[in-house]
Amino acid sequence: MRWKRFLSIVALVSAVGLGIGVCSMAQSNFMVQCPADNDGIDADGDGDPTNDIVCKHLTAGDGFATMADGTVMYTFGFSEVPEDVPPGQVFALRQVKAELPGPTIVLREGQELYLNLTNVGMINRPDLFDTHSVHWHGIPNSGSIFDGLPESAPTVKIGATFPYYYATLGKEGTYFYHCHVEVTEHMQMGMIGQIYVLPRQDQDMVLRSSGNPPYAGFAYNDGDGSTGYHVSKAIQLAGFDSRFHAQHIAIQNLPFAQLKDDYHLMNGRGYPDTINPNLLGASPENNGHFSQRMDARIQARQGERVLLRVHNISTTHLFTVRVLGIPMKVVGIDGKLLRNGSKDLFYETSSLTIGGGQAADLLLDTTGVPPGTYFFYTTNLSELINGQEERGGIMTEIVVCPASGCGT
Ligand SMILES: [Cu+2]
Repeated sequence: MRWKRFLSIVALVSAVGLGIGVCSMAQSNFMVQCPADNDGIDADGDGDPTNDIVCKHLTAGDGFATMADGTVMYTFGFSEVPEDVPPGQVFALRQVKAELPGPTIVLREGQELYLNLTNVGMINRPDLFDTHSVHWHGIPNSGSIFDGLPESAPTVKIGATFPYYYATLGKEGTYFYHCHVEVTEHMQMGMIGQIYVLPRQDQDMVLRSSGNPPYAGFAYNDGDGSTGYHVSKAIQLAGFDSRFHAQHIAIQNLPFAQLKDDYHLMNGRGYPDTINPNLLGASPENNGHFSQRMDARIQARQGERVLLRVHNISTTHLFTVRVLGIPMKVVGIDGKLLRNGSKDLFYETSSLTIGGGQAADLLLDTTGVPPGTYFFYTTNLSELINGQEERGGIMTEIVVCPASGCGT
C-alpha cells in the first residue's frame, strides 16, 4: 500500500513538473498573439467590421525617470514594442526602457484587446528574478486568468511573453492598469499606465451634433448627451518616495513601513514639467530613452467642455485636486456613470478628493469663462513639491482660448 501511495505521489509530482515545463516552453518565446478580425461583425459600431481586435505588445522591465528638479530615479515600468522590432530582438533592444507612466491604451467599446506582455528583466538589478503582470484595475468581469494577481493567475517570467485578453462591451469608462506582482514595490517603482474605453454612443452622430459645437465624444453611454465633451485629457496622479528608489538601485532593504512620497506626479511629471509638450526623461542612465512621454497641459476654446479622466495610483497619498475659475462637475466614478436608474447623481464641486485606486470623470464647462490660464492642482501644499523644491508637484495649466481659436 505504501509503495502504491509513493508511486502515485511520484506520478503526481511528475505530472505537475511536466505541466510547468510545458507551460514555460509555451511562454518562453516572443511570439505575440494577434488574431485577424474576420468574423464580419462590426462589434464597435464604427461601420468597419474588420477593426474590432486591438493588439498591443508591451514589455515590463526597469529604467530611469528624471524628476522636475533633475533627480534621476530608478524605476520599473512598461513600454510598447515598436512594430519594426523583430521578435528575436525584443529582449536585446527593449531593456532599460521602462516608461512613466506606461503606454496609454485607448479602446472603443466592443473592441477586444490582446495585450501581450514580455518580461525583459531588470538589467540594473541582476540579483532580481521578479515576474511581472498586467492588472486592469476596475474592469468588470475580467477572466481570472487574465487578472494579473500572482495569487490566482499566471505572471510573466523573465524571457517569457503572455497574452492577456479583454472584451470591452458594456465596459466604457476610465480605468488604469498596473503590475500586480509584489504590488506595493512594483507600483511605487512605476509599473502603472492609463487605459480607457470610449462608449459606443460616440458613433451616434445625432447626439454628437446636439453639442454646440458638436461633441467630440462622450464619457459614457448616457443616452442624452449629458457627458459630451469637446476636449479630453487623461491625468494620472502618482508619487515617488525618493529614498525607496535610492535604496532600490543600491540593493538595500526597502523601507516599506516608512513609505512616504516626496515627489508628486501628474502623468509621471512634476510641475513645471507637466506643461512641457516635449518628450522627457532621457538620461545617461537609460541610454537616452525618453521615458516620460506625456504632458498634462490642457487647452480648450471658450465654450467647450473638457473631460478630465483622473485617477490616483499613489501607494501612499490621497490627493485633493481643484480648478479655480472653471465650474467642475463629477459625472463618473471608478469606470461607472454616476446615475441611479433615470436619476443623475452628477454633482458640481470645487474640489475632488481621490484615494489610491480610484478614478473619476470630471467635466469642466468653459462657457462664459474669460480666456486665460487656469490651474488644475492639489490643495495640499505639501504635495506641490518636487523633493526639496517648492512650487512643483501636482499642478498643471488649463489654457482657455478665445472662442475664435487658440492661434498658433
Ligand atoms: Cu512588476
